[in-house]
Amino acid sequence: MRFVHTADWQIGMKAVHLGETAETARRARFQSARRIIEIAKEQRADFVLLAGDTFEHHGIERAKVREIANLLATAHCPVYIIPGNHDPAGSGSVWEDECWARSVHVRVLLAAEAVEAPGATLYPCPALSRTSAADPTAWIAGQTAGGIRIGIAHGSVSGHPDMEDCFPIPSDAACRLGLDYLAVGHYHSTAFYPGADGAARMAYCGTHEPTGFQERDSGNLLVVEIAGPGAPPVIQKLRTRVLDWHGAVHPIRGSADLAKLNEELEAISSPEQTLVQCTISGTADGIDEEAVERIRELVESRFLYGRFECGELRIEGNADEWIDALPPGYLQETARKLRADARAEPPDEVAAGALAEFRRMWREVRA
Ligand SMILES: [Mn+2]
Repeated sequence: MRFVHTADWQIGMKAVHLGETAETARRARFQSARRIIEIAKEQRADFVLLAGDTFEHHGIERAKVREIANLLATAHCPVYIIPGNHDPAGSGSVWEDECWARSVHVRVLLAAEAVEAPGATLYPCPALSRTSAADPTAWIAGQTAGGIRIGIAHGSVSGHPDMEDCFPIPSDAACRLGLDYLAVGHYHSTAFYPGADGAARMAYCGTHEPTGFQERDSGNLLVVEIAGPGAPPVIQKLRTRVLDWHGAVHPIRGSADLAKLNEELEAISSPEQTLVQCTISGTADGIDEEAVERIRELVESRFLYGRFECGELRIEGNADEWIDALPPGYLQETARKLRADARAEPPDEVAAGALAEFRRMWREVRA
């Protein structure tokens, strides 16, 4: 028996921080959703589990809700969905739309009660509110049906450093509840929770399409194969993302680090499908500000989206070489005087500003 585990599609996410790229990022969430339906077919999955937060919020246009319902209805197998903390069940929710009743394939599981799926019994743990301090999987404890037992839940794993408690689930819930697998949504990176025997019976698949630069491993789905009750799940992680998000802080100590960063940025193979947030920091010795500017230009021009931050970088050492390279005479003397005033105690801010401006103009003239 084999199924696809996905979650956190967050359809309707605004992504306003991406400016003009936001629309592309929103469209990508639909494109990768379509990929999931294709992968489910290629993998001959018996069913698909969508473990919550299909939608970012209930205010999403109904046309988009129907677009997703129609897409899910094209799956070759049943699709089981639970509401998450972003799209909890209840009055006024997206789940009240009539589109969900149109397909026999697509089932929104709104109640905590066992459901028979092809080859397995499902134990859904739907979110009925935006947050809760209660373990949503607790009700499964009294359920004794045989066969392959699969839980589907949405919430934080208790004690995870990156997550605030929201429908907290113990990290050993699958073993404790006698489940062959517990499919969890909410955390946006793929993460496995192996039990004492080393088998991962509980996992976050992660969001199908990245939602932020800090995500460690997002944009995947899991294909889970279980040979029989008690058999360890065999899990494949497959890429679903359309866009790659690279976000990192790079400590820079000298020009070699800058050259290495430059190489890394040049090596990214699909820049038109890549979002980059590049921050450089640290104290660097003897680097040329122009090398920093070249990296900025690369980040800002090469990628679908590029944001460069260097405000945290301190340049020391021979950064004043440009002054020694000025034509001797009043230009060089003026620059030296400005530099001395800028470094006086207290520093002369006007002189510092004038020196920076002088340097910028000199660079332009020389270019
Ligand atoms: Mn969530």
